[in-house]
Amino acid sequence: MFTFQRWKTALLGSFFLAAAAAVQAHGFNVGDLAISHPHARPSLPGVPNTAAWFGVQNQGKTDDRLISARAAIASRTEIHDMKIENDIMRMFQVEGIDIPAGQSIKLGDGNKLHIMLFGLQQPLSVGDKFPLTLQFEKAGTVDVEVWVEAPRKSGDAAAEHDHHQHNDTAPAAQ
Ligand SMILES: [Cu+2]
Repeated sequence: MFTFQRWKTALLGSFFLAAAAAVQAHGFNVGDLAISHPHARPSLPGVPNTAAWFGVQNQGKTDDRLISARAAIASRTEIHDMKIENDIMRMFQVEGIDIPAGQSIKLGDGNKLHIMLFGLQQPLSVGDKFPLTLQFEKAGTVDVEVWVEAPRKSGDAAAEHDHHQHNDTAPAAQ
């Protein structure tokens, strides 16, 4: 028999399913580009910097390119990559990130790309959200909402990035 209690449980279950779907739907569109799940790490005590990542899917037939990122909460925002130089992980600014037609690029996933935010006006904690403006060569400009999230596991791009930031004279973990 389908009791009220069970009905409530079922309802609650579908609510959580809906909430999970909403998390996945954290995305933005501009022109042929779909930007998925912009997220950043909480800032660390005494370090007014953080890094942000997202995916970009180019659903069009024209190559595009991310050419700038700006955030009002940071005094400077740069597009960054990282490489190992003399056993030291170093990050450096790049002029843009190519988003070829029909392809998906995910910052920090199989690459070291990230958006670097310097000079945060206030510390960022898990659960905070802030706007970030992305500019693409062809698709134009879009405001996305970045969610501040805890690192998922050590060894992911964020953990490596934090390691780099705090210990940039030590050899990078491989
Ligand atoms: Cu960086």
